[in-house]
Amino acid sequence: MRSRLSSLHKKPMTTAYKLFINGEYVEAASGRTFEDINPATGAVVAHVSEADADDVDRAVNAAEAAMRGPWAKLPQADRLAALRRVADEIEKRFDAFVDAEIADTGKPRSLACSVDIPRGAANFRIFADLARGFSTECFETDTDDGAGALNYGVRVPHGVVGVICPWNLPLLLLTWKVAPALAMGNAVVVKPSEETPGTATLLGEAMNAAGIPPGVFNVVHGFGENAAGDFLVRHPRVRALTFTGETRTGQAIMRASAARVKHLSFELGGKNPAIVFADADFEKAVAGTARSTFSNCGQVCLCSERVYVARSIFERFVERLGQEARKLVAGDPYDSKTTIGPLISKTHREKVLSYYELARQEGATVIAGGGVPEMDSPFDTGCFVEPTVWTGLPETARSVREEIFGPVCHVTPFDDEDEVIAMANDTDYGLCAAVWTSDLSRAHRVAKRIEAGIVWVNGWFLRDLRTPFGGVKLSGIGREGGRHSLEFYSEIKNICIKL
Ligand code: NAD
Ligand code: 6OD
Repeated sequence: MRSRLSSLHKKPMTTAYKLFINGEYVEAASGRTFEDINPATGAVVAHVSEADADDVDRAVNAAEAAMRGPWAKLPQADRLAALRRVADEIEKRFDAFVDAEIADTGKPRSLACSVDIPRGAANFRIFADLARGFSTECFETDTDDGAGALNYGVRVPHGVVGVICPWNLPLLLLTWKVAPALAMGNAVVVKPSEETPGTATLLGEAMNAAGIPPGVFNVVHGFGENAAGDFLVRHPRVRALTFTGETRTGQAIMRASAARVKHLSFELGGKNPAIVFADADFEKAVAGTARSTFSNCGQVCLCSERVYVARSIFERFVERLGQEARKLVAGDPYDSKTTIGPLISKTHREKVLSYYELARQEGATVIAGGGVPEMDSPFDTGCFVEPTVWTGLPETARSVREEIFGPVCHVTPFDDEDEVIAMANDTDYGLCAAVWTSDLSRAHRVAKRIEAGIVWVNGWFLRDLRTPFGGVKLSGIGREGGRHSLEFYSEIKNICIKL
């Protein structure tokens, strides 16, 4: 990997991020704040108000009042028009959103501009469109008197939905949940990751400008356990929770929400396989696997951490993947030549580096990377690691079994289809897989047998927002996307009219 000296990077300017409750930016009642750090440099981006239980209660009260008041009374067409205006307002503030996302994550500007922020706007438009066309079932029922009855479903909002988000794609994942929740008439209280409070805070401004009534969208900043996240999960008037993050956090949320039997949607961790057959377009498979391993510095839940390659092309593939890893350029997010950012935090870097060490102890051959790149100031205090490719580990090695969430994969050779499917499925996770082949029948056969919620053939992270998204096993519960989101963010009520 090459690293680049900064000439372009924006001078850090420390700001203050407040809570957003009932349409206003407010301090936490306790006055407590925590620091938001730029992982590319270690500079303090913002002092962030930290919500305590009273602040979460304030936010839930505001959401409930909005739900019962102006938001509930708005005709659906007006509600959905307001969501489209939110998309417009995000686009009007495009650069501010991009800068906030970069300050919090250090990701390359090219990525924030092409993925994170456009998807933030697109999520509002797609769910406004889909909610308009969403319908329910209706049955004509026979009765003894011959007059019959009519049974039909109506969709009603849950009320207040708690939205708990991770740090890897902050605006994208937050709006992926907020947009359908609002489209179905709920009000939300959002708890962004403590690592990335910026774009969630800015979204309050876009909501106000779009005319979303006060209280419909609220943001409480803070941490997870025994803190804002936990207070939101346990709040008795939060009826549904949507969470994206680590599996063990999902397990804690599930335990905490059992007392009130809350509706849950979980998008959790993964240890996703990529499978490359000998008949695949070789260069496309190399480029696709480099992308699925190293995008966002490997911090996408969909990233491939286990790569299985047909033995006949194994050596050549490993060599090419290693070359692609070494080509990545770390450094100034504002430099168009930068292609990989830092990890999100020092703590996460320690975790990833501990796997770099563990893999060596487990006997890995390091094809590329495996360490920390030399960086120039101010990035020498950032959380960068080298993009890494390993081979030679058994399938039982911890580095091959546990989610690392960094720019790293292990490549294993295989001899036949049954063997590779067994290896791909030998995991507690099941979020997604990528299969590379030019044989259409094989593509379908393999995709069907892989235990995962999503399988891409000859591609990766190709998104159509109408499709179901989610995982099996420890990768999650339920599906979001398209009508699946609209179903999760509402209750169906059957009305039976005796005619
Ligand atoms: P995390 O689980 O540590 O934190 C996610 C959020 O949960 C944060 O806002 C955090 O403050 C909050 N939280 C933590 N403990 C809590 C508790 N006890 N109660 C309530 N809230 C709590 O995850 P992360 O480190 O932010 O994100 C990385 C993880 O997310 C990886 O495991 C990755 O695979 C997963 N992820 C999955 C998907 C998916 O779609 N399946 C998408 C993105 C990330
Ligand atoms: O694209 C999406 O809608 C989505 N939920 C992506 C998740 C990426 C995980 O890091």
